[in-house]
Amino acid sequence: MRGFTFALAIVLAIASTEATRFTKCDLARRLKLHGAPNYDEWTCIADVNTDGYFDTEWKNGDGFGLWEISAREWCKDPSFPAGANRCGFDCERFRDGFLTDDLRCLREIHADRSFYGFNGWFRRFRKCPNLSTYLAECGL
Ligand SMILES: [Ca+2]
Repeated sequence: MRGFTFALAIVLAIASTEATRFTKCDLARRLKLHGAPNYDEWTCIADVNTDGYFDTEWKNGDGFGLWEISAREWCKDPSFPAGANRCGFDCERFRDGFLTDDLRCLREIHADRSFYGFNGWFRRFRKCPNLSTYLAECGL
C-alpha cells in the first residue's frame, strides 16, 4: 500500500507539472478547443512572453502567466494594492494550467479600446508578424 501511495504521488506530481507547461502545439490546440478566435496570435504572444517556455507559472514584474496579464490594471495581487482588477480575478489564477479564466480576461483586454487589440502586447512584434507558417507543424 505504501508503494502504491508513493507511486500515486509521483504520478500526480508529473501530471501537475505537465498541466503548467505546454508545448507550442498543445497550447494552440487547447486555445482552439476553447473556441478562442486568433488562437495562433494568442499562442505566439505566449511564446514571446515566456521566451518559448510556455510555462504558465511565468511572472514578469506585474505581468502574470503566459500573457503577462498586468496586476496594475486587470487582476488582483497584494503587491499592487492600487490595481484596478478589471477582470475580477486574483492574478495567481493566470499562473495555473486552466485557461478558461485566462481567456475570459484576454477577451476583455483585447476588446478594451485603450489596449488596441493585439497591439497592446508590444513584444509580439518580435516574432508574430508571420502567423501563416507559425503553427504549420501542429496540423491544426
Ligand atoms: Ca487560469
